[in-house]
Amino acid sequence: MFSRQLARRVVLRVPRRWSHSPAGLAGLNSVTEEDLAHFAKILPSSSILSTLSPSATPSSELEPFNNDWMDKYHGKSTTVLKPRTTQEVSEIVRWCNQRKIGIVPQGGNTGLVGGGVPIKDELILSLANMAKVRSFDDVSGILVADAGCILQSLTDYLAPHHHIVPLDLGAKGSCQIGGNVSTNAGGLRLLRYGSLHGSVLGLEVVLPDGTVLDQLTSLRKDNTGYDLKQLFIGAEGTLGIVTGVSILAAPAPQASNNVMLALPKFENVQPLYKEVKRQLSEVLSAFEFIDRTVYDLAVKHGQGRALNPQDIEGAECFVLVETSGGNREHDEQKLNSLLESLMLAEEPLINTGVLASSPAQFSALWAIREGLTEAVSKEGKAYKYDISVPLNKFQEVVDKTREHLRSKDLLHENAVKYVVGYGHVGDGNLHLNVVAAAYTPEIEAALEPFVYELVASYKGSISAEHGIGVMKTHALQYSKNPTSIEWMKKIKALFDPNGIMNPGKVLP
Ligand code: FAD
Ligand code: 2HG
Ligand code: ZN
Repeated sequence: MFSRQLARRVVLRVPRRWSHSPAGLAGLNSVTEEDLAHFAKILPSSSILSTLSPSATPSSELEPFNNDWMDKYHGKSTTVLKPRTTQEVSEIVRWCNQRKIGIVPQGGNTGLVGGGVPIKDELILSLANMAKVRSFDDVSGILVADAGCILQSLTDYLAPHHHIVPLDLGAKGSCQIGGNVSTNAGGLRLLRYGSLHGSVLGLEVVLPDGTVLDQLTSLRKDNTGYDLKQLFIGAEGTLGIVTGVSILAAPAPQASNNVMLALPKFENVQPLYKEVKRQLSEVLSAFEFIDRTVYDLAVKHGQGRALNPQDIEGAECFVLVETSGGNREHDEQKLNSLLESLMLAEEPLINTGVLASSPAQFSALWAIREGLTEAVSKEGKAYKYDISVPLNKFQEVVDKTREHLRSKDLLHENAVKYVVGYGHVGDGNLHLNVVAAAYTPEIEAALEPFVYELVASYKGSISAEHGIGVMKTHALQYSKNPTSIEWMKKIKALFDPNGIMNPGKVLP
């Protein structure tokens, strides 16, 4: 049971206007055939996709660039450019700035807040053709790569050098390092390696006037005044286009193990986390939460290998624990004695635990966790709320949202099918997913601002790791005070006075 006195009521400042129409596109121009003729002087024809003459690319070829991963946000861009060098990016941006053409930088287009697709017909600048590793130093562990490198390909590149990227997420096969930096992606390794604000050492950025800002240092320490690169980490493409990234790779762990724990009730998650931290200490590398409903959806849609149904009967939720350490036997021993002590406790916090005993089992357990987003999207259209709230409120948020939808008569097969929660316990990050038959204004109106007000009542954040994009510009005030928003706007105006860089995103 949740203790009611902990659920403090906070008086909320009700936003004066609950508007969802994106600001920031006024005064911008559409791409014309004359612009295309200019781009053809910068780029080969293979780097230009445009429905305009003379390219006349079929619009179906632009669809993957105009529509987001969830099929929730739809742009109408006529033109996608795929430069191969920083110089080409710079020339395109300089032209767009003079002509006041809006630009949407696009990485792998796996973002979950609509930031990577146009709102109207802004030009899409895809980094897909900039995908080379520039250098790697296996002594310092510093990797310098083009922004368009796919995260998985960097992982593969580093493997023979016994290093890993300090970031991992379910979208690793498609997302790009430049997109990761621009969203300040969190993911599954944050508990161990911290945020990109710490591991990114330098960036190369094309500013909105076309200037190349070379901050691609490979230094661990550099206290020479303002750390400008930090501004672009998490800027979601609103301040410039990241073209190169210098990042501190981590030594590959000698041994990785994992265990899936089934819990009889959510209330056990917090004491379990304390106990796991106490026993595993330095080898603990992930502690991920999965509620029962979303676990069942993962099994239904074939993500990972299901646990034995008898073993997990009555389990209300699951936790995936990973260890990464320097000595396999030592780590296995720690995990085994953890499991033993949990199972033999007088009042056990868990029903059961499934310990991976082979690399294939290790991957199969992770596949359940990493496959949740896909399972949810196979089930229906997901409203995603990526929030930071105190750990002991995770379940309360899910339950209150479900009850709220029920009270609006929206909880049924033809409206909202499921309300589920999963996420990164160690980071206090819950992924509240409302799985609906379709995206409808009625469901959205029931969810917003309800969810944001709930988050604010816990003094949480409306975006823990996915960003603001176009989805939450109007809700920024729930997590940033007016002074902060004012200074964010001043910074935007300083870098991008014409407002061409990812217009309508992040700022209200
Ligand atoms: P895009 O989606 O293309 O773009 C995202 C934003 O960054 C946009 O605003 C875009 O304009 C901007 N951008 C992209 N590239 C550049 C650039 N080079 N310069 C300037 N701006 C740029 N996110 C997490 O944080 N943690 C997770 O665990 C996680 N798991 C996911 C699992 C799945 C299955 C999916 C589909 C998504 C997941 N995400 C997660 C969300 C998403 O993958 C991340 O936000 C990722 O970092 C986006 O990278 P991308 O290359 O796809 O960027
Ligand atoms: C994850 O942690 C991602 O799996 C995606 O951040 C979350 O699907 C989501 O809502
Ligand atoms: Zn996440």
